[in-house]
Amino acid sequence: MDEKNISEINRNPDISIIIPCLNEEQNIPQLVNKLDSLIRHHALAAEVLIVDDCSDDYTFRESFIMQKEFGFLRALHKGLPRGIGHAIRYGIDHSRGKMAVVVMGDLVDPIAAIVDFQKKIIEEGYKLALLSRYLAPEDHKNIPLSYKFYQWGYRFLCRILIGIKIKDITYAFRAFDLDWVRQLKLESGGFEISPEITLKTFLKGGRICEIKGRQGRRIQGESKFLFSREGSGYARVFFKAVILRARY
Ligand SMILES: Nc1nc2c(ncn2[C@@H]2O[C@H](COP(=O)(O)OP(=O)(O)O)[C@@H](O)[C@H]2O)c(=O)[nH]1
Ligand SMILES: [Mg+2]
Repeated sequence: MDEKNISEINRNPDISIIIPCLNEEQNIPQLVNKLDSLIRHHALAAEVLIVDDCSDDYTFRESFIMQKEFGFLRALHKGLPRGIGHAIRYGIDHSRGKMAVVVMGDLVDPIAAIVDFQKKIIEEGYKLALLSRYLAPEDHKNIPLSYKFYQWGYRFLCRILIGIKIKDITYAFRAFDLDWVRQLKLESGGFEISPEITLKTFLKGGRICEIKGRQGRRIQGESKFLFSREGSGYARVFFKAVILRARY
């Protein structure tokens, strides 16, 4: 791609890849390089937004410096309060694409699926495309038992009380139509942003599809997910959806 093409894509991309990051300085360079290979290989018209939440490490500095080398990269500094939900919403507000893909900053997501996501959202008109770890047994072998238990319970409750048959409601790696998601009035600040997007899209009649895939393991940095802190958010999103469902 020549210089002119790159600046045109930056103004008007198809895909906005949103990466919420808190203390991911060890992972950012490798992730950006992997996305660079994918974008070039498939000639994707993509921008990449790193949304930093006042990290205690050099996440923002790393991202800021890498902008010089990678024309598609935008390092965004979001103010407090912290939270992955706040960061994804901030990314949605600043995206210039037709669709967005949420990618974790810890290198666990199978990013090759971005190409399939593009087909589903832009060509086939789905509003939401989810990566599902529960379509094939080999894809959920490596999920820790406690996570599996909570995810199964959440899915079961959503199925019987809301009527949604999707297998992987809560995995954050997903793609959506940006105009669609902007009118959902998202409110989550934490990890419950993922089921909020899934349940609101379902209840408002947006088409959802699932693509089979497997999540990797974090090698560097630390997980920020704490069930004791995030559990109430998941419950709130669920109960709000049950109430919305009862009204229709
Ligand atoms: N901007 C921002 N990103 C966050 C926050 N909490 C987690 N993340 C990012 O969200 C992604 C997933 O978080 P992680 O801690 O790996 O959660 P886990 O995979 O459920 O253990 C990573 O890229 C984190 O850096 C936050 O408060 N703000
Ligand atoms: Mg993780």
